[in-house]
Order: sequence, then C-alpha cells, then structure tokens
Amino acid sequence: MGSNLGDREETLHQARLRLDALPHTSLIATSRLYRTAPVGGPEQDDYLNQVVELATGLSPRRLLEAVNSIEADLGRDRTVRWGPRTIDVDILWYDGSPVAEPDLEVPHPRMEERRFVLEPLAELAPGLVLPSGRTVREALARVADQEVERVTGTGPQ
Ligand code: A4P
Ligand code: MG
Repeated sequence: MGSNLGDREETLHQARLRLDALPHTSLIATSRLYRTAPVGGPEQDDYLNQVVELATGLSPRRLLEAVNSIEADLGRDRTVRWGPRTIDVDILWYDGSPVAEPDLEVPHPRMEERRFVLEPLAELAPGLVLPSGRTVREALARVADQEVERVTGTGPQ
C-alpha cells in the first residue's frame, strides 16, 4: 500500500481496517511504515508505504475488486498514472496463483525494481522467491540506491 496525499498514516490505518473486514479475509501480518521517495510520475511528495499479509478465501479477481472499492472509499482519484494518491493498494503476491491478465498481474510486475516494496516485504517474507528466481532479500540488495527510511513514530501500524 502507498499513500502520499493527506493524512498518510491514518489512511493506511483505515485501509488495514477495511482489508481485515472483507469477507473471508483477515489481516495476519503488517510491516512497519516506510517513508519513500516517489518513483516515476510527476514531482510529488514522499510516500508512506507498507506491506500487509492477508489470509483470504477471495480469488485474486475478487480481491482486486474489493481493493478497488476500498481505494474509492478512501478518496482515491485516478487521474495521473503514478501521480499522487491518497491510497494505492496493489496485490503483490497471491500464493499459488499467478495471474496474467490485462488488468490484473500477480506477482506485481514491477515489485522487484522497487525498494519501497521490497524493504517492507522483507520484514514479512525475506525468503520468498520472486519470478526472477531471486529472494526478496537478494532483490533488495540490488535497489539499495533508492531512498527509503523506516518511520520510527509510535502510532499504530
Ligand atoms: N492492476 C494490474 N495488476 C494489479 C495488481 N497486482 N494489483 C491494474 C493491483 N492492481 C493491478 O492501477 C492501474 C490498474 O492496475 C488497476 O486498475 C488494476 O486493474 P492504479 O492503481 O489505478 O494506477 P497506478 O498505481 O498509478 O498504476 P500502476 O501501474 O499500478 O502503478 P505502480 O507501478 O503500482 O506504481 N513511489 C513510491 N515511493 N511509493 C509508491 O507506492 N507507487 C507507484 C505506483 C509509483 N511510485 C511510487 C509508488
Ligand atoms: Mg495500483
């Protein structure tokens, strides 16, 4: 998840609550929050990024629909690709079910190039083997130049 508009911590908190409240779904692990420099898009503020793990009975497709409605609920306005957003929730990984469709690709095709994804993901699943054959930990070592900083605040995560 990523947010770079408005009260970013509160938005991530609301997104976690909504994910946990989805049918047949519960939130089982959350990374800490990371303050990250924007990758791509126009000049914009830093993001807060977080990775969460869900146990779910929803299919990848149903999960995407649910996630899209959570984004809409939290005020996501899709005008600029890679532009600033109150909330972006992407499906990075779905156990056992790769999906390759025009509007849904899992594992997320750009996750390996992005420290803002890999750093929080490494807290939850450092040994996960990505499509390149590298583990999350190995992929992370290759993007060390991107600016990412763990948020040390005391608020809820
Ligand atoms: N879509 C396809 N696969 C997926 C998936 N695995 N999970 C489709 C979620 N959605 C998926 O996404 C466009 C369409 O992607 C969706 O309608 C869905 O059908 P979007 O959220 O509307 O637009 P976007 O996020 O601007 O585009 P995109 O291509 O998903 O962007 P990225 O590559 O995910 O990058 N920098 C920092 N520091 N932190 C960030 O969080 N995020 C982005 C977005 C760019 N730079 C960033 C961050
Ligand atoms: Mg997205």
